[in-house]
Amino acid sequence: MDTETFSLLRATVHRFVKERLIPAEDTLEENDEIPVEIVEEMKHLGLFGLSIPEEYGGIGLTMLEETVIIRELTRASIVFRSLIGTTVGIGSQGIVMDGTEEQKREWLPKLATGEAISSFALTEPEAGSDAASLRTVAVKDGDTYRISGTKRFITNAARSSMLTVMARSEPNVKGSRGISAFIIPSDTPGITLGKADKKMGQRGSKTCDVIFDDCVVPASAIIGGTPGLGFKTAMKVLDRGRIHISAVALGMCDRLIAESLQYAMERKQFGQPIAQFQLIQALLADSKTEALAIEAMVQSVAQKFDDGQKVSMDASCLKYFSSEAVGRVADRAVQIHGGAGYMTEYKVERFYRDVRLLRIYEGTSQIQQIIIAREMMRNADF
Ligand code: COS
Repeated sequence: MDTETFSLLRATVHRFVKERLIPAEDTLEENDEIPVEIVEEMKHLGLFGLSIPEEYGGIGLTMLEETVIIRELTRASIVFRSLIGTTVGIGSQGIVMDGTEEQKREWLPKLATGEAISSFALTEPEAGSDAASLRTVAVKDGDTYRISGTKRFITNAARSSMLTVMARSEPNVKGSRGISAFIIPSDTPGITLGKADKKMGQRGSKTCDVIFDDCVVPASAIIGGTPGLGFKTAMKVLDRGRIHISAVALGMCDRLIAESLQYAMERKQFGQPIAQFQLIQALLADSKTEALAIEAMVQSVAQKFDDGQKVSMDASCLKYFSSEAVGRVADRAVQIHGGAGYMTEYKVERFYRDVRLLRIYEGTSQIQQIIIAREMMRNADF
């Protein structure tokens, strides 16, 4: 995108966050629901299509550009981002990366406008971090597959028109090579949804189980058309998703630091604003330093991704550091606010709970550590 158009998009999102999203945060929390008018405005702004190529009706941002916009957006509650998150990221990118031309033409234009919302269905009750052990089966039956199994914690399933579903299609192939990724319309007979999950935070973001009971899909629903490549598609999608999540961590750091700074400069104790005390200054400075480190890492890894380099290890380093760092920033924000920080009327208490999920979804911190160390050993050159 040319610099001028991109600056305009960024400024528009900045204004939207300030004028529309931040004022709607309390309603969101109280009602456990994103207000419908905000959903419509997000569609209108083109936010669902950020990562979808222009030829399929999206805005077609580079990864680096996407991180800048997501950082802007997540200066408001990160729940608003969750509405577009699965479509911009893990739900659609399997099709963008590995889909056939026909699959792209069928789904991407609808996803780009927000007319259709997508979800990513990998996790199962017995397969979380060990994604390759998933049990959902896709049994070949002529030109179709019959899918049965349960997917767990699926974000936006209840809002979705389409699910990217990883299922075991090759009964004789053990492990990851027996898995295919299927594009499945959410209204296909045989699909039912579990009840909405009750969560620690992120009220208003919707997750639930998705149950497949002999759900019939055509063989052409396999992403890319070749069975057995679904695990790799999922891993590539997650590499990219981990960069996106780090931009979310960065946006929330910006907000938490702004809330902390304002409170520290206004709140008076011992006759002066608490920001004048060096122990409070240390907390502020540590948070600012960590935010700057995330910013530098996001820029470097997103740029490598855009240059076509393999970024699995770097994306894991970035996601690991940024999700842990935003947890520390949120913790300091509560501390700076003192007793007020524990009260729900101040936003930092909510954000503290919201960001806890960043260390878990799209791969726990421990999985990121494993990916990093494995890659280090693979590349060892003494
Ligand atoms: N890009 C492309 N291919 C990849 C890849 C990547 N980032 N990571 C792994 N692969 C390929 C490997 O090359 C291997 O291919 P071959 O069979 O051709 O050798 C295959 O996928 C299996 O890889 P690996 O042996 O590393 O798989 P493991 O079962 O050991 O597990 C981890 C890999 C742990 C990294 C994976 O299961 C994982 O990321 N788990 C976390 C899942 C997750 O993030 N869940 C969140 C839910 S979505 S919100």
